[in-house]
Parts: sequence; C-alpha cells; structure tokens
Amino acid sequence: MSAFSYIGENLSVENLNLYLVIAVVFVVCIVVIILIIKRKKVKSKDNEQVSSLQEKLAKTKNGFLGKLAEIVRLRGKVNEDLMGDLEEMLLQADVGVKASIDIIEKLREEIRLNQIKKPQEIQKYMEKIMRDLLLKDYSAEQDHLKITDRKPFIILFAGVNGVGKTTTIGKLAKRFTLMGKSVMLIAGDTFRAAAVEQVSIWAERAGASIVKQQQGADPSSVVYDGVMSAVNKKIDVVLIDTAGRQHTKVNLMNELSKIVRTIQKIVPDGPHETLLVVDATTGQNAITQAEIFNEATKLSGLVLTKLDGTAKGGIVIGIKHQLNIPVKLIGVGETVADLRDFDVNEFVDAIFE
Ligand SMILES: Nc1nc2c(ncn2[C@@H]2O[C@H](COP(=O)(O)OP(=O)(O)OP(=O)(O)O)[C@@H](O)[C@H]2O)c(=O)[nH]1
Ligand SMILES: [Mg+2]
Repeated sequence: MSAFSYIGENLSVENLNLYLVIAVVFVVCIVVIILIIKRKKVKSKDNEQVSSLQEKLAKTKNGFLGKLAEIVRLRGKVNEDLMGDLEEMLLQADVGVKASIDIIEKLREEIRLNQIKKPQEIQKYMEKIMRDLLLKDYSAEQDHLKITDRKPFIILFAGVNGVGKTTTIGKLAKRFTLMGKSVMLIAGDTFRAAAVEQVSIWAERAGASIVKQQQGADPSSVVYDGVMSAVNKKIDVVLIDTAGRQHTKVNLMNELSKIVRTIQKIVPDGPHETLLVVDATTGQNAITQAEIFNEATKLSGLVLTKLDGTAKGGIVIGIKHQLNIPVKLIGVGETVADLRDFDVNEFVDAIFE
C-alpha cells in the first residue's frame, strides 16, 4: 500500500486538520531556518569588513596598543613617568604636539575624577578621549562624501605629487559605476608624461569615460572640454585629476584656482567637492599641505591615503585637532576595495579592539 493510498483511506476531517497543522509548522520552520542562515551571512560579511580594516590598520594598531601595553607593564604605576611616556607615544604616532598635550590633560582629568590607580585602566580612557575628540562637532552632512542629484556632480582632486590622487580617482570611479552612475574622468594632469595614460587605465578599469589631451596642454582647457562634454552628455559624476607638480608651488596653486574658475564658467556652483589628497606616511607635512592648499582653494574635505603603510595613523587626530577640514575618505591599500569612507567609530574600534 502506498503512502498516498494510506492517507486517502484514513482521511477524516480531524486527520486533515492535523496534516494541515503539520504542513504549516513545517513551512514556518523552513522559513525561520532560511532567515537565520541569511542573517548569519550578513553578519559574517560585516565582520569581514571590520576585521579587514583592522588588518589594514595593523601597523598603527600595533604601534599604538603595543606601545601602550609596554608602557603600562614597564611603569606599573600611575605617575608622572607614565604620563611622560604616554605623551611620547602620542607624538610618535603623529598625533601632533597640540593634540598630544590636550589628550594628556584630559587624561589627567579622568584620572583625578575616577581615582584611577591602575595603569591598565588607562587604555579605556584614552580610547574614549580620542573618540570624543574625533567626534567633536561631527556632522553627518559635511563629514562624508555624498553625491547629490546635481548633474554633473563635480569632484576636483588636488594634492602634491605621489600622494595618491589618480589612484583615489580610479577607486572612486569604480565605486560610482558600481552604483549605476555614469562617470567621467578628466585628465587635468598634463604636466607629467605618464599621467594621462594612468588615468586612461583607471577609466577603462572602472567603466568610466575620459576626456584628455596631449601632455603639456593647458589643464584648464582640458577641464573646460571635459565639463562641457559632461553637461551635454548628462553625466552623473565628474572626477578631475590635477597635477601634483608644477615648475613652482605658486604655479601649482594658480593652476588650481584657474581650474576652479573654469569649472564655474560652465557650472557656477561647482566644483561640488574639492578634495585634497594627503599621504598619511608624511605625517605633519600632510597638515601643512592642507593649510597651504586651503588658502588657494577652499577645500571641502581630505582623503588620507596610505594609512595601511604607516604606524602613524594618529595623524587623523592631528588633522582633526589642527584643521577645520574633515577627512572624508581613507586609503588603506592599492586596490579598488581599499578606499573607505572615514568613519570615526570604525576607525577607533579598529585601533583599540
Ligand atoms: N599602500 C598604499 N598605496 C597607495 C594608496 N594610495 C595610492 N597608493 C600608491 O601611491 C603611489 C602614487 O599614487 P598616484 O595615484 O599615482 O599618486 P598621484 O597623487 O596621482 O601622483 P602624481 O600624479 O605624481 O601627482 C602609487 O604607487 C599608488 O599605488 C594607499 O592608500 N595605500
Ligand atoms: Mg596622478
């Protein structure tokens, strides 16, 4: 006798209800199991992201936490020697003189208020002080790179040579094309021989269009052609590369101001973002560069590159403390996936956890 004929013969209203209940319970169980599996997958993806930022910032993390642990072990007591070592540690991590003094002062205050006797407790307070400092005056609107519906949304990149402008443009182009945006790169660095070629490679990789001229052409003329073309073609995002080197520094700044004026002839409210790219491994130089560039052209944000290659990630705090310009993006490697939005909590967690 088959299972079906058995069920058929024994089918009554009561049995039918029982089978229905079993079927419903079975379906509900399957749905719950699928949901649990999906959630686990999302969670592990999130963890991958966090752990990979931790990995990328390993040098800073080790330089900071490793050093902190060593100082705590060495000193054993909360005293002036310990405070001196901590200040030295901050300076070595490129936090900067003013920010280091400020952090140590705040730490003294916490020690006094909370009657801290064990140096092991210092880490917790140090983490809090740094997080608070980085989150001071935080604005979700101004501290992140967000493209609006403004078409074309124009982002101008500036920075001295070798800091990672072109690489950042390439990574961002890919991010935007993946978001379904039409992207145009403008090869405004006509000074260096290989620069145009480098932008072309990134454009192809990212699936973006490119406007370029030969080496030695007037950068503003390339920018004019590019922005005009972007307006006509209704491009969503325009990323403009510029030279990192000119015959003199004054030339470099004048060139940049001229590019801005050129953009504004076509798009009066552009550029919508002016990002200065600085190299984290150059320490306090990055801050000086930001000050100089900001005088020539109002910057809307910074991109801090090569954070993966330095133990001096404390520069993030120095920048926050000394400049009124938000770090919007960080570069933590050379591949497309290595450009991250700068998120204070994620950054502090990656260093302290
Ligand atoms: N490790 C690491 N390397 C990076 C990062 N960003 C850029 N680089 C590398 O830095 C070098 C210089 O990058 P470019 O993008 O050519 O710099 P640039 O500012 O355009 O330089 P110029 O065109 O000479 O002004 C390249 O070898 C990049 O791969 C980063 O976040 N991490
Ligand atoms: Mg370049």
